[in-house]
Amino acid sequence: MRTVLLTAFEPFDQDVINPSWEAVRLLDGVPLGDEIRIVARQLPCAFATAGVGLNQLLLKHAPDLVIATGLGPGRSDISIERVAININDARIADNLGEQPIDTPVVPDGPAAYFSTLPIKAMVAALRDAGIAASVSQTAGTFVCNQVFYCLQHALAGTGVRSGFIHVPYLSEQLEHGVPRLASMPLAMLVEGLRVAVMTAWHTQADIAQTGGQVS
Ligand code: PCA
Repeated sequence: MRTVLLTAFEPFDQDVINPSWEAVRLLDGVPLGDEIRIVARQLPCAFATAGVGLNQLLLKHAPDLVIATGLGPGRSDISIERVAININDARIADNLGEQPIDTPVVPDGPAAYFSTLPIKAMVAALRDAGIAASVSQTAGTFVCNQVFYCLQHALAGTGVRSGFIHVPYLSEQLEHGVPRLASMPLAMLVEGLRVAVMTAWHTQADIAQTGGQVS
């Protein structure tokens, strides 16, 4: 059995749940075929502890593939991120009250890392499954981008592929008065992440096909 590590975040800002964790936790321990087993873990939404927590998970589980996920408030689909950048620029304070402005994720690190996942193939597979998806060209500059950058930095040159997915709000959250923003039902999100993992695992070379948003 090979291990796929999935991470997601605890709630942040005003939210009481984080859709990324609600979906990812349902995949913990799930075998995908005979080959892979998913290990799903939650990361804190704090600059001081998220990267450290991620590195501990990488050491502990020695995964063969890693996909980190987080909520992108207002995202209208499953957004497969293309690039992590070496900057923290927080619009709001994190869960430990820290709000870094224009600091590097890794001092003297490269400006950016690309995802090493087959991002276009993942978008195509999700769309084929009837699930809205697109390639996103920015993961923002908050804790998600920080974790994405730390992940790519840690695994650079190891041959272990990794990347990041932003997910929308859950439709179920709307009942609790969470914003009139785009959302997706939990069951669809879970299935989408399963398709994304399977596609990432089985696709070595990405396809050359448009996968960006229409606008
Ligand atoms: N989303 C935030 C951080 C945690 C999360 O789920 C982000 O996009 O940076």
